[in-house]
Amino acid sequence: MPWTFLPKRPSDERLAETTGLVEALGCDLAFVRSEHLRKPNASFLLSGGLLDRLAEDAVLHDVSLVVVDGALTPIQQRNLEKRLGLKVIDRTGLILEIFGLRARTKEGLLQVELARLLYERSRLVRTWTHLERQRGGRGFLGGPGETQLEADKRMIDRKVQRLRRDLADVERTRLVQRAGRVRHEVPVMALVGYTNSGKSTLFNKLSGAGVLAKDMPFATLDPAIRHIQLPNLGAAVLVDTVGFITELPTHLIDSFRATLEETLSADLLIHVRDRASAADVSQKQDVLDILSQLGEKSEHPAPPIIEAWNKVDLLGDDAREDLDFIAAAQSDTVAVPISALAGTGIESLYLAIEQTLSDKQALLEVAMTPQDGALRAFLYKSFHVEAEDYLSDGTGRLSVRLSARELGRLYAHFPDVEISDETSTKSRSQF
Ligand SMILES: Nc1nc2c(ncn2[C@@H]2O[C@H](COP(=O)(O)OP(=O)(O)OP(=O)(O)O)[C@@H](O)[C@H]2O)c(=O)[nH]1
Ligand SMILES: [Mg+2]
Repeated sequence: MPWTFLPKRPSDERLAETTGLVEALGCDLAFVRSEHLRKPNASFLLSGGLLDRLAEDAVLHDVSLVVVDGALTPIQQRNLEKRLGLKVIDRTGLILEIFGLRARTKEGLLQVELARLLYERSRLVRTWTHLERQRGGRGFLGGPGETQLEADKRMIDRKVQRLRRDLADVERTRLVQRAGRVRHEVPVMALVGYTNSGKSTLFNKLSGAGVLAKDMPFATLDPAIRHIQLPNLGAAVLVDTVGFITELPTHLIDSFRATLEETLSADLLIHVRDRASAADVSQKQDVLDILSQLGEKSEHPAPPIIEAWNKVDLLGDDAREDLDFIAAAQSDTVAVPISALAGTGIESLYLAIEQTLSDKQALLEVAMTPQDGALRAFLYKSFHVEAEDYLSDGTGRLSVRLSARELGRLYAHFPDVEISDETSTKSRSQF
């Protein structure tokens, strides 16, 4: 039965999203309220009348949990809990809690546990003298009877170390499995997008699988993988992934990095967007931001992205026509309007997928000088190098098979690279 605070004046979408998050916890929502704070109180966040009113309303509505849809300092959280006599959590705590409820696989459970420990550790630092309650079990919502434990940083660190080790073990197995797929040279496609955009619905549509698709944030936590058949290219692998959200806690990104980065090693990303949502454009930006945040530390060059503009069945005829028109006119990104639910646009989506995947490769020669060690390493790591020849002065050529898309990737990393094929020197603009 939460009450909600937002840092800025919230949009209806944000309020609806927060309501959804709270309901995803299995709580009944007593009331949602946005308060305008001219100056957040350092000890309580709220002060004076606002705090009194919250305390009164909490009693009136028989509230047992207060959710602040923003960030609370550990001190604010503790003081609010004392003043209200209630459990108080902030947005990060809420999302961590939902992840905790959703995790099913061993890896998922370990990742959530790690995220929670990192979160608690970050809060311990600032409240060194006022150690927070140690929260036991899987949930944050232990209730008033939870044990008061003397938790210290070192203990958390030890746990974190152990979790990271366990996680590394699980990840090794997964990487071995992935290597198996790569050896078979089956293209891998991953569905990415904002939470609730329809990734799992599309996953089921394309693969005939029956994974959980529900009107609820973070319905999917552990990635699902299926073999599918593309109409012309044949076998491929499709991966369903955890959804993204505004202000996704950094500890979660850290903990889920291995899973998320594996997504980035796909041959193609299908970015599923809920085009019927008024928040679609900002959601798209959130997704791209998180992807680029992950990409910075990833060793894989970023895969190409196509966009599936989902839920067009919810739009009126005019809006749908407009979307079709805009999608067709897009030059930078391939976009296909679809309804994963009704199954419309799926053929066009297959077409776009196959076109992007089947960019033909050409045998190209890359000029090398003795200073080009990084370039050479990149080429060997990322592509198929067929031959390497050097002259006595240390200059030479590497023969490598590249599609136009891969060439673009190469130029993105090494803008000054010199490339030629047998007949002509290709410049970047030809692609
Ligand atoms: N009207 C309509 N609803 C859709 C469509 N695609 C998905 N939905 C609904 O949107 C809700 C979320 O769908 P999911 O497939 O679970 O979304 P998701 O992106 O996997 O969400 P998370 O796993 O929670 O991140 C469900 O209620 C779906 O039925 C569509 O094309 N049209
Ligand atoms: Mg899902």
